[in-house]
Amino acid sequence: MDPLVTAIIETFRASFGTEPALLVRSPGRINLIGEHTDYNMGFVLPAAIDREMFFAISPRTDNVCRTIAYNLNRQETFATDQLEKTEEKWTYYLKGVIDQIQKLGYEFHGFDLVFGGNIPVGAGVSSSAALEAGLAFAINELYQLGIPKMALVQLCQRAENQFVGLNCGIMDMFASLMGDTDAVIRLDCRSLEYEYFPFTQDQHVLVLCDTGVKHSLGTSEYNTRRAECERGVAILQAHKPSIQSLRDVSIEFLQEHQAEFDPVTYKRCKYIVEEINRVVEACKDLQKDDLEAFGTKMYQTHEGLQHEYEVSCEELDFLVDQARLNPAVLGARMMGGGFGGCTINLIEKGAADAFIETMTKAYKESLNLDLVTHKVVIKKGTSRLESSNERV
Ligand code: GAF
Repeated sequence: MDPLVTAIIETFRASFGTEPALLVRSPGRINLIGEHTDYNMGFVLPAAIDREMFFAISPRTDNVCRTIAYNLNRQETFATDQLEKTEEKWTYYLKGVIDQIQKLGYEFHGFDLVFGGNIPVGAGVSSSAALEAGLAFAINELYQLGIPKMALVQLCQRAENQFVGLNCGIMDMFASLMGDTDAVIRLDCRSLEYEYFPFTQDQHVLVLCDTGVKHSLGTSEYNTRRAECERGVAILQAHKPSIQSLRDVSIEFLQEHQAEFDPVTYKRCKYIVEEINRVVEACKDLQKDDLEAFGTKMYQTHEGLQHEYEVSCEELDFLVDQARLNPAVLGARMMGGGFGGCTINLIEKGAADAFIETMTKAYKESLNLDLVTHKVVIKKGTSRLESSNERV
């Protein structure tokens, strides 16, 4: 068993004096292509990865929740009918999920919980969605509530929007809960229809390069981008009331009405309309096993995020520019919300170690920063850890 899981179980025993009734793992996510398209009702192409959050949990007969964050070495006890915001911000993700399950009318008691994980925080791989997804899954199992998986996804998004206060889309929770081994998932963020595309890493691997920076602009600019997209939709709706989101807009229609836009709103909308189309085309590349064409689209996405959507930063741009110099890299781009976090790199398998070495050296020499890299494996979504022999 992963030593981290053993340590979490031991902390549970030492703190609560019993064995946990249930062990759950809940993964972080990557996204191959389709950035900032989820809240525009477009397509995304994420997958769950082998960086996970682990939960040791037992039900209680009262409504008390005793919770311990193993990595942070923090704890808080609260009641399910007293979900207040305290200084322990990590509890917001737990309380938000409890709140949403209650709002759906389900009845359950409190729990004893120790959780911890190896998902890099602030790296853009969604440790927060993994936390929400893991707890929602665990409560559903512990109390046999029978909440369908997609409803778990949606309630986790509402927890983040309403309790935590980030107006995010649905991609991260979806990937964490619905991921599958060796598959990326094309999700239609409007209809919530999805399709798995095989993505084995026999010939090519995925490496994340973590800038190690998280610029403070992140949350405020995220919400600004959403507002800019909505402004664009309002302009276009005046001509075609059926337009509900940028998903409904063709590039030709957008160009036709360019004169009515301020330049910033226009380039934001242009990026989104193109990116939604790019995901659809990139999936065709995958079906044809044409990873070169796929990788080229990853670079195009980065250019759009850098120059038009303007959510990149110097460190991310540097890493993508460096990746471009390496012929073994098929594609690279910033991943997630932006303003820091990781780049995702699609690389010929045998070349990954040399790539990591060169990138680490260049990052140190040019920006005097330490690069953290992760070779990621695509794994199944949130699930029970059935036995002590399961590889975690
Ligand atoms: C963050 C959000 F949480 C997602 O919903 C998504 O919008 C992403 O940024 C950008 O694609 O991870």
